[in-house]
Amino acid sequence: MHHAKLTFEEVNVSLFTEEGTRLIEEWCPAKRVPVLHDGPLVLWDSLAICEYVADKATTMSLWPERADERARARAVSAEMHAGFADMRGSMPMNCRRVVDGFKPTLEAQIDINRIVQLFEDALQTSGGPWLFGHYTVADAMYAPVASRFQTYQIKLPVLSQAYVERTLSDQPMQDWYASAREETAVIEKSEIEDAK
Ligand SMILES: N[C@@H](CCC(=O)N[C@@H](CS)C(=O)NCC(=O)O)C(=O)O
Repeated sequence: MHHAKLTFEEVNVSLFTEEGTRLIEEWCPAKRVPVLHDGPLVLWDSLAICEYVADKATTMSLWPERADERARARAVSAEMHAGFADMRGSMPMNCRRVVDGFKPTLEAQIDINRIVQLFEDALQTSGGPWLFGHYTVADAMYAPVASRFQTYQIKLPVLSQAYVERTLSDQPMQDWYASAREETAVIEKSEIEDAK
């Protein structure tokens, strides 16, 4: 939404707290975040939100222009949305941490390998700097992955590493990190210990 220069108000929901649970129940029929409210429309799924934001964007296109590239960007986005459960489960996003000596499980490593293959393929085909050249929904979908790769210090090939750094230095992401640093809430299950 920042990339599309849309005006919106963000409500911070502290997950797994009494107040957070109350807010989610009030705002989202699926009892999950993110949820987008636009007038009477309540949209409770991240990929559906991205599609809606892309429809609303007038200053730029949030999908590639060419139909074949758009189809690939949708497949890449859907793969993130529906997949990588092992990586997502064992490497929770925690943008306030850098974990030392982290060793992914075999299953998480298989997810990481597939993501790297997908990054390298998209970046080589498009020439970068984003997965499909200019910024698209696919990049938004993989922003939490870039954050995880930094948190767990995952070694990456050059192109993928440059892409992760670009994602993390993108202004909306920098602003997000700055807000996160000001938060004090801790989700215990997302605090992975450093290796001894
Ligand atoms: N399919 C949903 C999944 C959303 C989801 O699992 N959100 C998590 C945070 S990333 C959540 O709301 N967890 C709160 C809970 O489980 O109570 C989407 O991508 O929008």
